Amino acid sequence: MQIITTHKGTDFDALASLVAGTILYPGAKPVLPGSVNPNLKSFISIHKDLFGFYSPKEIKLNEVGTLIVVDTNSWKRLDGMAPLQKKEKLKIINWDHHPQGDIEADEVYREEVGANITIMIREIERQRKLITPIQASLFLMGLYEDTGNMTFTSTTPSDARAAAYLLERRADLQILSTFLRHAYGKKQKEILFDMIQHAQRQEIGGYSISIARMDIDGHIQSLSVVLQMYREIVDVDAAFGIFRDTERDTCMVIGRSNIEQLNIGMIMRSMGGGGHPGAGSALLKSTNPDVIEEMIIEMVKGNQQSSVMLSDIMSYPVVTVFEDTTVEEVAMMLRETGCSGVPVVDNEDHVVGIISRRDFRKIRKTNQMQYPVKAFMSRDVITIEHNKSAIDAARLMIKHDIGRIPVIKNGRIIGIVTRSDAMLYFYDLLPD
Ligand SMILES: [Mn+2]
Repeated sequence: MQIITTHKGTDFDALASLVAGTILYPGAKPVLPGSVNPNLKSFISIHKDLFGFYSPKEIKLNEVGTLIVVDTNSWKRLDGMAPLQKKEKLKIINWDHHPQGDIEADEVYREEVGANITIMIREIERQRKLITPIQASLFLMGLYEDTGNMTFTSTTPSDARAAAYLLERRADLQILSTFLRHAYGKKQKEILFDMIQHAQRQEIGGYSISIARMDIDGHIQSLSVVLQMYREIVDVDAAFGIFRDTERDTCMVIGRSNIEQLNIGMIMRSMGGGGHPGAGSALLKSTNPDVIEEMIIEMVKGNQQSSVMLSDIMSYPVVTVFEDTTVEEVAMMLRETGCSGVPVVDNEDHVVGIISRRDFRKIRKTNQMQYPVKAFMSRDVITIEHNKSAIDAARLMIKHDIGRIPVIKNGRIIGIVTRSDAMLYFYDLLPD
């Protein structure tokens, strides 16, 4: 067994390196130490299913043949790995950007760059491995945190190149500002205190929300951080800030939500801005703050219906085949459409199976190409009801390791939701 682990008090660079390890060493189990930094906790709680971390207790150390250590090279910084120190015939691989410590590795990738993830990204790029926007976002968080947004003097050109690569891979800067703490200075503090003094809570559509209004002069950095802190202090499900710049006659609207049902990205998109379910913003010109406040309240009220519809993101009409369609016809159809699988339905659009390229491996003889697909299709199909959310769909995909789920309404298939549909929605990558 191969395992990958990193240091206790895990920060974003360590977490990013751990996930990068699973890309460079497919099949190796990522072991997350028991203690992680506070700002990492909320990120992990949202993305837990996605990365499949193990705790040190879940690993049978006597079965470990290879230990991959990332972002540290010191035994005492590892969690639950001490017995391995004396283990014979253990291969150790080390990726680190700290000076040599006491872990003697068989394979070492060490370089004194700003963030450890930089070294690993270079290898991922060299091997042309694919990374998702979520992974790219996490890697960029690690990179920014360990380099102080490229301001620490330990930052190297390699770090900046790695950042460029991650932005090309669609790292989401909104996600970064949600989880990383940015500069919080005197100005931000004054605004936060002022907001708290006038804080009001209201219950709308079953959610507790707070809308703060402030006049500001000129551009103020890190207002999103202020709003994040405000939401935590006022302790509401969602907080909104309307910051009016009287000189320029603009209103900056920022939202932060702590519950997935209340989709900030959707609310901000309706005002011409953008974001993802947890955070977003919009800039409105010549608009009365009263009107903006009403708009927010209306959107929160209507949110329950609008945000949960899978039908907004699913693909349709969906290509289906019948049970007696021949394997050959299906094979041709898949080649033409570039799909990896297609649902099999009866005369009334009830899903009775799914046939994918994977099922074709069961075919042994050429005359079987003329068989009906029902001979080879999988009959236990995971489906989802049309009124579930994109996040529900994403969870099902992760749980069952499938990339597409038929969407069902009144027992009939009305569309199909793919992994990329769910991710596009979640990470606000939908084209405008
Ligand atoms: Mn580091």
